[in-house]
Amino acid sequence: TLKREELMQEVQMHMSERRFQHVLGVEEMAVALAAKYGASEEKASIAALTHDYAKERPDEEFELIIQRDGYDQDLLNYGNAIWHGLVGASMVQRELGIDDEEILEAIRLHTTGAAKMSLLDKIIYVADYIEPGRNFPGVKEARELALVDLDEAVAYETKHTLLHLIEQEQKIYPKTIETYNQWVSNKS
Ligand code: DGI
Ligand code: FE
Ligand code: FE
Ligand code: FE
Repeated sequence: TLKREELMQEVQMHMSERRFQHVLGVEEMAVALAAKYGASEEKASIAALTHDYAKERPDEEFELIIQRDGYDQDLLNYGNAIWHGLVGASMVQRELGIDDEEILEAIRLHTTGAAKMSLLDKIIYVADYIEPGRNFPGVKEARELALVDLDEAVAYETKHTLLHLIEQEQKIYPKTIETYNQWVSNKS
């Protein structure tokens, strides 16, 4: 398996410098959250470095894999935003040789979240949202929550992502709704 330096190089080759800086920010945040909440810092690092590995792949490549590899064909009604993690994890596995199922699942879920999320899933989902390079209304609150209660940070991110998507009249992937129902609406 690739060492961190090799993995970084491989990831960097597949994306713009700007996106690579985002990835490094997510890694920094994910390792810090892993230390705080008692997850594997190594897995957090690998998952963070690879979470957007497939983000700059052409749509045609995703469409081919979705049709060929037994994915739910409803995925074809969405686009790169939904595909790059969910389907991109298979490219990470095949091309980077990462077979750790916990890491692959964190990559798959990093955009939409899920009703059931492991500690690593939550860390990558939240780190992606609050990495130091992010700058949007509400990111400060999200950062503060992440230091206090990871589940609250998941809920905050889910609610605000959904509000943003609806404001933009974007199509909502059903898993995003499931995440909302579990982590936001179901909170007691
Ligand atoms: O890849 P990043 O930009 O670092 O972040 P991301 O993978 O968390 O999100 C990518 C985009 O996907 C972001 O603009 C929000 C959007 N997104 C999240 N859930 C949904 C969604 N887009 C659609 N259309 N539907 C969703 O349910
Ligand atoms: Fe992403
Ligand atoms: Fe995200
Ligand atoms: Fe990202």
